[in-house]
Amino acid sequence: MTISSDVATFDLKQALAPNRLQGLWKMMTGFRLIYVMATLSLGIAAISKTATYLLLRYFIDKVLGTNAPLSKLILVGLGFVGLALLESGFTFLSGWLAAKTAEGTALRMRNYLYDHIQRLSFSYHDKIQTGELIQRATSDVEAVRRFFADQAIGLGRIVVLFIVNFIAIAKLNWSLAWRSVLVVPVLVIISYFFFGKVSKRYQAYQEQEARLSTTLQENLSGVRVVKAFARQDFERQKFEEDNWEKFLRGRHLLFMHSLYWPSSDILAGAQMLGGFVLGAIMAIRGEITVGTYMAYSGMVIWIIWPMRNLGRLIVQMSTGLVSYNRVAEIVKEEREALDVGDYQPQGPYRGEIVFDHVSFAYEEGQPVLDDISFHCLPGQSVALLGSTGSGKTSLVNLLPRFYDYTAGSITLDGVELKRYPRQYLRSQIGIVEQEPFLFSRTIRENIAYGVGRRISDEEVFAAARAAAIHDVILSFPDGYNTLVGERGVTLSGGQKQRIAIARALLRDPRILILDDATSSVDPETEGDIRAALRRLMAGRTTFIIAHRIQSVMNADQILVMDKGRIIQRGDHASLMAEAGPYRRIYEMQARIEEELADELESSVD
Ligand code: TTP
Ligand code: MG
Repeated sequence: MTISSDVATFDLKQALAPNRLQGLWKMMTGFRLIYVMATLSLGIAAISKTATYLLLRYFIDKVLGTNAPLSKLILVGLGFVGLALLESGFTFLSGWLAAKTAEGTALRMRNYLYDHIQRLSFSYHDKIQTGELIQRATSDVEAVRRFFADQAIGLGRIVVLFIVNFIAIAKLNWSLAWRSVLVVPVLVIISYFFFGKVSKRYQAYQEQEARLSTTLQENLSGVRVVKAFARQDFERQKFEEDNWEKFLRGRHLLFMHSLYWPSSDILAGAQMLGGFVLGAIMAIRGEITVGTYMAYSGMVIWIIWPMRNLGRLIVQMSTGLVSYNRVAEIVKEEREALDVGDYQPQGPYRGEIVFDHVSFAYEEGQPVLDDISFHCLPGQSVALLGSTGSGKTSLVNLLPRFYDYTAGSITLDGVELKRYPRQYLRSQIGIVEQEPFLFSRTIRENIAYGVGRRISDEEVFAAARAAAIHDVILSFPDGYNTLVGERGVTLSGGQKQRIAIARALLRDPRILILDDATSSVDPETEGDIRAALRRLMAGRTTFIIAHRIQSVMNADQILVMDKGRIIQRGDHASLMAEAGPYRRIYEMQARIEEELADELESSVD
């Protein structure tokens, strides 16, 4: 298809405009010609219809009742057939072209949004709700699609029909013509009035729908918690309240619609009736011919009757415009620049990292990291130990530039981190997140995720072995092709963590970050992983976050953190040599283990 190439290149940002109609017009880039052709087809169809009535007039006045030869009758008959074909053909064409525009634009929009949303910053995703994003990428795009497919073209149809038929009637009889459209300004004013009202209501409706899908989405992701805390009733009630609110808003919207319908119908009906009567009187008085009257009564319908739809269309178009705004709000958000940086590194980095008086806050005024300084040589391992909430995850999140530090400086190989393109940094950092996420794909795909080149089975196996998960995977019925998640196996927390470790190792990163990566793994397996890692990580910089002393004691450098600060540093031996938090933690953990061992022994006796 021709569309796909535009999809890749068209930047929706170009379609941002303060005026929504203008924005929608820009959004049609690449389809405008088609859309203009759709409008032209519409015009041709309308002219054919009007011509049919004029032919009817000719037939009644000039053919009927005269001794016209058969050939003339046939000719007129053919004329009717030809005009009907022309009209239906071009009506079809205009619908088809409009649909092509609408589908193409919507396809492009959805693709763009999906891509765009993934490129927004971490802080944006922290703020925005998933349901809201889903709503905008689906329901709002759909509203814009309908705008192009039905509404804009529908409005065009009304206007074209009006112009063509009005001109035709005016040519026949001017005084009849202007009396036939007296009601039109009133209809337009009423429609415009409703347009304003409904636009707001629709916005409110869409917002509520987004709230509802957020509620639904959260409940589904958190269904275990809901069940565990037996909160079904509470959650159901919350959903029902949101749903009820949506119902109310939807009802209000419909109420506005239903107010409009009868008033526009009565106006349009009265206008047509008046026209029929007036025309009939004129025909009886002989001011117009019977043929003219017949043609008129056909054409006046096509001026007035479609006008009833004007209000509905304007109302629906307003929904398209509101949705355009909602989509534009996302498009406006700045993307996280991935490949921008004024430093263009050559080849892989060595991995020397220096933190110099670094401070960081997710939100202004609430510092999470405070005056952090340390120096990590290439290939060294740094362990972070500290109470929960002390800022360990936040510290390592600065390295791939998930967030940018607010004060101080971090350098990698002597160059300020902010000068590196994010893409480059991330391509060489392997990170095992505190709560690893696996996709609903096969285990192999999960491990090979994001490597960016073809991976041999051997490489996948080696990574899995190092993460002490290879044998477990082989024990699954489909081995590495086992699906993870809803349609496949449910993995334990420790298994998930080990697959995430394999995934990070396979990237062959210069810097490896293990954020509590073995918290759900039993000590024995953890020992295996540690041993494998020590072999693999030789010459690479490693950050290890853990709560168990055994996990951190072999690190070259141990940083003990509390409330966003480093309160103690050194290696295991030096930290044990001084009285301080580290030794306290060590002794506490040793005591707990002793007590456990004692209890085990006594229970065996
Ligand atoms: P973390 O850096 O997540 O603390 P931690 O990793 O040391 O804790 P744990 O051992 O439990 O994993 O959080 C430090 C503070 O930053 C905490 O008050 C929560 C806050 N925070 C945010 O506001 N946004 C975030 O995205 C994260 C990760 C933390
Ligand atoms: Mg953490």
